[in-house]
Amino acid sequence: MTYTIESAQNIFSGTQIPSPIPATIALFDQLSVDDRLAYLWYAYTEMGRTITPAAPGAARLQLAEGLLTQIKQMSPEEQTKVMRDLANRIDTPINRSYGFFSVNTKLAFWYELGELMKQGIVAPIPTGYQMSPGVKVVLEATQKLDPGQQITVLRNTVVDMGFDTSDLAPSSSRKSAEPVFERTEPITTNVKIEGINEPAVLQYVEAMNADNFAAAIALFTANGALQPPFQKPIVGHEAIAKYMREEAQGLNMMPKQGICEVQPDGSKQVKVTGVVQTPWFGVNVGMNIAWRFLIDPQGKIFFVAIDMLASPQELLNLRRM
Ligand code: 45D
Repeated sequence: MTYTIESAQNIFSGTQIPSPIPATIALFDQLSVDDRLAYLWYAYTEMGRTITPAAPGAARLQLAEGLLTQIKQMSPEEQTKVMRDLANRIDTPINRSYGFFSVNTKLAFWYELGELMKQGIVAPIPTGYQMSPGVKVVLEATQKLDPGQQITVLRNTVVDMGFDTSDLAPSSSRKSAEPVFERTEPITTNVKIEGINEPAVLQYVEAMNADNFAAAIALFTANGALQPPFQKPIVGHEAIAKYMREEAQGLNMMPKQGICEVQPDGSKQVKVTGVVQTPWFGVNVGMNIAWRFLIDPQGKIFFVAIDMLASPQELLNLRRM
């Protein structure tokens, strides 16, 4: 075999032009705690006017119910402290519980807190809070992003809150299954991608659009890897399946075009660009992305990276380097 995960990460290296998403998050990370919470409030409510996320559904909220009930019973001062602690990422019991939530449960938790803040049940942004120049800078940077990039910034800042539990043994209460997102759009079968007829790629998209993760996983080699945007590769069937159940449900993938290059060893490098919709925002927000596949000589997926595109023009960038 002439390729490794490291070498596969660098195929179509021209795709990896600097994204404004990490740059915006780096600005956010420099803010004080209260500024972070205020930024999220303004960014979220501002966006809510044009693009409203779908309510998370009872099954998902149930996973966060313990924490939400606890918070509802607190005094406004205590509630503010909980939110500051979450933004500060310190080690507290609540931050640990939050840290064990899946990405979508974290989003649902904050969605509900946002609703409770609007209803006056949970403390709003402290009265007398003055927006600092730093918050204005990050808000302006956010406004320049396209909607798909804006919701990615929101998502990633929310996911990073609480205590980082990645080095801790999973808590026993974590066993609960990940609730499903119900699909509102009919599933597109018979996927067509201009320039691509590689079966593994077409079948991958069909399987993912049907939430048929078993079928998607079966397309990978045993040591195959999937690299989500801004993350390290996830290696092996079991790890990829867990990731997909937690984070890839209900996605609507609409690949448009691609190129496929056969290598001397019979492997293929495939780059596809297109749009993905998340069940949180449905058809209202499209994310421009690229998939970079390395298909082994037997037609199995050895590696796929998913990249957020820096700009819509990158949809047409199918050059090699
Ligand atoms: O702090 O092929 C308040 C993979 C103020 C799989 C708030 C994929 C205080 C393989 C407003 C209350 C998954 C990798 C906070 C493809 C405060 C594959 C609340 C890609 C925090 C294609 C804030 C999938 C709230 C992709 C409620 C690219 C914020 C999926 C809510 C991308 C934010 C999905 C939400 C994205 C953001 C979803 C709901 C970016 C959702 C974003």
